Amino acid sequence: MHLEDVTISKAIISRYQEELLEALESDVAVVGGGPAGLVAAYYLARANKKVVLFERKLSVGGGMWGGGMMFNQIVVQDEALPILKEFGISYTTFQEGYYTASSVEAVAALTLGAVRAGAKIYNLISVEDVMVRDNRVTGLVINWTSVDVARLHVDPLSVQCTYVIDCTGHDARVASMVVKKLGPVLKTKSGSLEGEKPMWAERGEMATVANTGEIYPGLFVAGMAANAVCGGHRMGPIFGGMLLSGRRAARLILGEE
Ligand code: 48F
Repeated sequence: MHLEDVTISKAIISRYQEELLEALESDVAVVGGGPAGLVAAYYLARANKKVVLFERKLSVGGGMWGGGMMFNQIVVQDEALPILKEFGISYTTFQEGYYTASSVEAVAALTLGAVRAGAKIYNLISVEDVMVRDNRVTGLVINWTSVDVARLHVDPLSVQCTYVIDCTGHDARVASMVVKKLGPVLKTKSGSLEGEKPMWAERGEMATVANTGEIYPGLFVAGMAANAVCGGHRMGPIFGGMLLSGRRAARLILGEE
């Protein structure tokens, strides 16, 4: 078969344009494609919500790929096993209550699960600001990550959504933007970001799930960002809390909790 190079280009540009137009209005915009974001996107899309996920890097998966110190295994505890099973991720019992899984398989399965459930993933796009109307987050301001990296002076575009979930990990980027633009308005002790506490897996894991929730009207926080916002401990390469937090954010938005 004869192949036209320019037809390949036309196919990519026109299909991507359609996909990007779809992103302009959604029920839920997830910021960050780490484990918490992918799981939240999956459960929301499975419940027929229109979900878009923006990831600033080339690949989704966030901090999961590297396991602990680049040993590409993750640890998951009892409470999160149902989520591993839901995504068909194989695991091995290390000792009672401690299970290991391949971080590569885990990222691949979470990503495929979210996409097959209907979530649209947009990689290489950074969220750089929020839209706020009548004291509620109503959308996001996005730009190509390459524009940000190259420090180019290029104006961004805006997308509208009913809910935003900040799943940007340790930096809690969306929550930080809200504080920077509006002052200490978050539902935290100080109204600002409380900041992450030192490593303590047991406490950090529980806190990630407990801290998952709406921190400003229209803005939810999940995963490590929840602890950065609410002052929880970090926990390193145990990932059950991230999975449970993503599911909890979805359930809260769906009114199931
Ligand atoms: O950091 P990340 O994996 O967050 P998470 O889902 O999981 C945390 C764990 O990986 C680990 C841990 C577990 O014990 O502590 O750190 O809470 O994924 C966050 C994703 O958000 C992207 C970033 O590239 C990463 O893939 N991200 C960050 N800022 C932006 C963003 C932004 N402004 N716009 C879009 N994506």
